[in-house]
Amino acid sequence: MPTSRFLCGLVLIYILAGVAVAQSPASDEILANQNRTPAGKLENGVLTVHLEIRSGTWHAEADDGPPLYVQAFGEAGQPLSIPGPLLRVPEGTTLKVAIDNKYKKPATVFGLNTRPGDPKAGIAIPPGESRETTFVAGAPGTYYYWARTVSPEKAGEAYLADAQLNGAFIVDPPGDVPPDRVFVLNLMVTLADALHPRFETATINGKSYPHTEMVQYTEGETIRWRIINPTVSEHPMHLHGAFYKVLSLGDYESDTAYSEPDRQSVVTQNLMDGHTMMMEWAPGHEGRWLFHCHFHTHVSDSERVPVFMPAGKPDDQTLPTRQEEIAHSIGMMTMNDMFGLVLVTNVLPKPGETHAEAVPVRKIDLVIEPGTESGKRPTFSCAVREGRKLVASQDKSMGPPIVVIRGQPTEITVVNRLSLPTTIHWHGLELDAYYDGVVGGGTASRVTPSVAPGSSFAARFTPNRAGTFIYHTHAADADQLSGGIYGALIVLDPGEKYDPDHDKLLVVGARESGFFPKQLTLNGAAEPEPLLFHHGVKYHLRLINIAPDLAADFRLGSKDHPATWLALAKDGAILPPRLARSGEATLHFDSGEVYDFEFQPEAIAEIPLEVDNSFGEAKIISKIIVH
Ligand SMILES: [Cu+2]
Repeated sequence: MPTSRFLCGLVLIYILAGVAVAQSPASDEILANQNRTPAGKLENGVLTVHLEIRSGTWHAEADDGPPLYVQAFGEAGQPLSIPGPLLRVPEGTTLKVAIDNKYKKPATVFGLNTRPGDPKAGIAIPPGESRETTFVAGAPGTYYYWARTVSPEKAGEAYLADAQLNGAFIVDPPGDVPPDRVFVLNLMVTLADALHPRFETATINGKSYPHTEMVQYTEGETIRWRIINPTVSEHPMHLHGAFYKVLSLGDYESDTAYSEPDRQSVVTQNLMDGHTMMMEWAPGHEGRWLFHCHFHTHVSDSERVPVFMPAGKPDDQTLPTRQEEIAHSIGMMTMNDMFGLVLVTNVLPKPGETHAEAVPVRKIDLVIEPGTESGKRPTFSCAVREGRKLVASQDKSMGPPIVVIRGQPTEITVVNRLSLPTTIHWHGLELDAYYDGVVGGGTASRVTPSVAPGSSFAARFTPNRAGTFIYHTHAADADQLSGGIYGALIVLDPGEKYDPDHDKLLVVGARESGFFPKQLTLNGAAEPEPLLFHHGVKYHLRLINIAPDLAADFRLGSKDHPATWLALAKDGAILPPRLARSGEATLHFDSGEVYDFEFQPEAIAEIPLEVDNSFGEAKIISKIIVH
């Protein structure tokens, strides 16, 4: 989601982006930088680096794919790279950095300074000139440096041809450092045309999925990633199939590392624009797992037709013509027809370890049908069927909650009664890759198919933690998400009862994709009914944001007098003590995020409930009537 200042500049961006992209082609090829090798020469506690700013030709997709003409950093005499050269030093190192501006316009370089510290005081370098700076690295952490030539100079405001003019700056603590990888996100506004079908080019370490690096690990291995977001937008970064611990959170100025009891476990961390994080996870299941931005617009291309992957082993598959065409045009097969901010981890099985699949003791059907609502956009109806019991969406464009029990092997059969293929992702569950709902994902021997029209797919899992999760379509087609193919997946502890009178779902959706939706929904309704609560009674609120592209501001109470609630969990994981506290009932949360709160209204009142998108473009106003 771009920040509000982005909106004002949007029209201008289209004009400028056209100019930026159509600049005279430079012969310099810009390479994608996997951030594996630090730049410069480290000797006697001093790192000497000589950087250059030039313009060049960048292939964010295939190496022979559509070119973009942008500015980038490189080491003097070396090829340019996106992101720029990795600066990585142990704490206490002095950095001696020379920068030549070989671009035709003035450049201002930021972030080459001691941390913590204010890197907003930039170094201005006229075209054709050089500057040198010497500083001590400072506190360990994940930082970055950047430069501006055409975008506004404020941090986090680059979206033109200088948006990739940045590089990671890592300060390691003394002693042995566990291995990690550094991933820099980039986002630039491009003019959608025949060559560049999207209006944004979103990359990880200089490549857009499916051309991002496929990283490989083994089941159970500890994985540490540093994620750097110098882009104009926040990105809710979602990991499939496992929780990750947030070891540190920071920005260009400072970094905060959390000790073990303070570390939060999430499946989606909303990485705000300009921010960085270090995450750690250990894959529990073999297969191909996604780590991606949960904004639909940053991982999809609406121009392209959803991939239809028939069931069967990869080598028996006959692909429909359109998919062959897409696969050919992008040079390889994408999982789930995704693009942009997607990283795939291929997890190899641990040698000698086999997982027996538990026999399900509970069988549930999730039946998906066309909706009854007539409007510009399609709506869908979901029904949950177990034995003779059937609960349907009714007039809501949201599925009913599916309630399952921790430790109980469960099978949910997705029955597709649409004329389109679909697929369901069990967001937050630690399950086998084959059942994760990512078409073309799964394992080497079992590739996840899409659920073809008129067919079904049985997903099996044994939930291993109680909490609030989501089931939602993972089809590339955003209409399925805006049309209501989603619902809450509630995992109870054995013996716990689901009591809808005191257990309240607040699921935020939007009737369209894109960052400027006209219509938000709450629990599938554009005009939600007030909620009825009793004073002095404790309620469990389960908040889910599953709109395709929504940075939401949620509030209970008025702006001046927000209500108070107690934070319980995030993404289904219990909060560390530093976060499990009571506070103002306001929350900024993005697509793919889930929160649990306890709320006890003390007196008879009408409490406003408001959800805003950050642009003030769309809003939901409802209330809780306390009696
Ligand atoms: Cu994003």
